[in-house]
Amino acid sequence: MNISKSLFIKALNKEKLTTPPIWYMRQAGRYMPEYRNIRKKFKNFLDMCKNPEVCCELALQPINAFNLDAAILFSDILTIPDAFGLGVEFIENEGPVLNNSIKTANDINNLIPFNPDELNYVYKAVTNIKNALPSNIPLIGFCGSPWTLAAYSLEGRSSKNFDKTIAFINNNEKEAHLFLSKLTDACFLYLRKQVQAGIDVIQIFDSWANILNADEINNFSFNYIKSLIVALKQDPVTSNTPIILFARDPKCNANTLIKTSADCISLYWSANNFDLKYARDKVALQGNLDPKILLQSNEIIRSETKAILDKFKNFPGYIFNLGHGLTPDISPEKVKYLTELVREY
Ligand code: 1CP
Repeated sequence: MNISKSLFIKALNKEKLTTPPIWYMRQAGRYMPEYRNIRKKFKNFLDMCKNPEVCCELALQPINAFNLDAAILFSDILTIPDAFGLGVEFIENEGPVLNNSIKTANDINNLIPFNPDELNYVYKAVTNIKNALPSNIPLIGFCGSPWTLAAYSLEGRSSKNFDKTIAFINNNEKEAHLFLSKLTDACFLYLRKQVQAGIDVIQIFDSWANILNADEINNFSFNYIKSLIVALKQDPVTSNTPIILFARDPKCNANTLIKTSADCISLYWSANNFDLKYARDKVALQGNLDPKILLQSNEIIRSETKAILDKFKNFPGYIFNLGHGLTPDISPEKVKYLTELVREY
């Protein structure tokens, strides 16, 4: 079957469908026993990402378990900071640590140039996954937004408020912008290579959009996402690849997200006042069940899911997903139940 006839691509083209396509952010991960079995063989998570055969197996696990409508590349957004030489390591129960994080404005001026070929292991994983997937299941490639990558690179680790990062961009605005442009160029080259290797759809994760206020968000994040999307839409290799934008709890009005020219907006779980009328025929929408609902009873899962499906019922181009990623405490049984619910609706 031609991929353009798949439910997921039809929805991204803003077609009205009777059953929405379904996939889940972080659909491959620690909540699955099959994943944990493979994960325990690797001390550093990034070593696992550097193994294209293992990435292929991991990307297929949720497809085989839940019969989803799209697969996502198994990798991480921190591959780009790693290729910039920032020394990414995943420490157990602590998350990512960047051993050579950006500390001064000079570190940005002296940054080594990004070489997309450093990430050949990712493109190899893409090719393997594409070859292993049923021909009707599209593969999503991805990158972190320039802002989100800058936040990890400046903070040196994950954080609640990213105080160091916010202080840095306020004290070194010129170099912050230089760094964001370097990251934007890197994201473009990286996604272009992912498309050449076989991905069908792009998702940009602005997972730390929430730490910027309404005045800062365009300046430090969305302007760079916009440039990245313009570059992708202008390049003949990437111009036909639909782009989904996920931003975590952005402190701005929804129209701002649509103005990035993304083809689809992946709504955060708390985005309740999103203007569906304004979005109609401009973008496809994806989302946005609160993943925490999956820790509740089947009755609650049913009523919350029904409320979301009712809301998007007449929206042309709707993809069912969560409003953020699946977490390790969620049971695969609940994921199966949810998927069946949506298909039966
Ligand atoms: O120990 C482990 O098993 C590692 C857990 C894990 C997994 C399964 C990490 C570490 N990354 C991933 C895979 C991953 N990461 C995927 C592919 C799997 C899939 O979706 O099915 C994707 C798309 C990502 C993207 C990613 N990595 C994001 C954006 C999505 C989001 O959740 O907002 C972010 C923020 C990261 C950084 C990251 N990777 C891993 C951790 C623990 C973190 C830090 C999260 C934080 O700062 O709180």
